[in-house]
Amino acid sequence: MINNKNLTLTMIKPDAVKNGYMGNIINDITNAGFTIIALRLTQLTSQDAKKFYSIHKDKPFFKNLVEFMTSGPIVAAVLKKENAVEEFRKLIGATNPKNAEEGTLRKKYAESMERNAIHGSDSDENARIESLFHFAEKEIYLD
Ligand code: RTP
Ligand code: MG
Repeated sequence: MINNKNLTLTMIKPDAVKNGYMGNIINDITNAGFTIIALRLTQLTSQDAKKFYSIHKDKPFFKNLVEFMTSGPIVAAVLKKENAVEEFRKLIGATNPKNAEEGTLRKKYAESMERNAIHGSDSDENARIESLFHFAEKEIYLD
C-alpha cells in the first residue's frame, strides 16, 4: 500500500472552491509535475474536520479552523511526485499568504491565514494517514 516518499494529500479548501479557483489550482498542480492519482469533491462534516486536524485540537484557532473547513465543498486529492510532501509544501507556500513567495498557490489564491486556499500533508506518515482518511485503497491509482 501507499507507504513511500512519492505521495502527498491535498485539499483545495472551501474558500478556493467558492472563489472558482478549483480548475486553475488543479492546472497549476499538474503543471508543477504532480500526477493526480485520486480525486473527489466532498464536504467535511464537523466530525471529519476535527479528526483530520486533531493535532491542532488544543490550539486557539481550532474551532475557527473546523468551522471554516466545513463551510463548503472541498476537493481532496492524492498527488504523486518524487519527494512529494516537501515539493508540494514548496508549491503551496507559507501558511500565512502574506509570507508566501511569489508564484506559490497561497500567494496566488489565498485570502488570509485562515482562508488559505489549500492544504498539503506535512510528513510522509501524515500523507499516508490523510490519503486513507479521504480514499479507499482501491480509489488510489498507484500506477
Ligand atoms: P494545512 O495543514 O492546512 O496545510 O496548513 P499548514 O500545515 O500550513 O499549517 P498548520 O500549522 O497545519 O495549521 C493548520 C491551519 O490552521 C490555521 N492556522 N491558524 N491563527 C493561527 O495562528 C493559525 N495557525 C494555523 C491555518 O489556516 C492553517 O492552514
Ligand atoms: Mg498542517
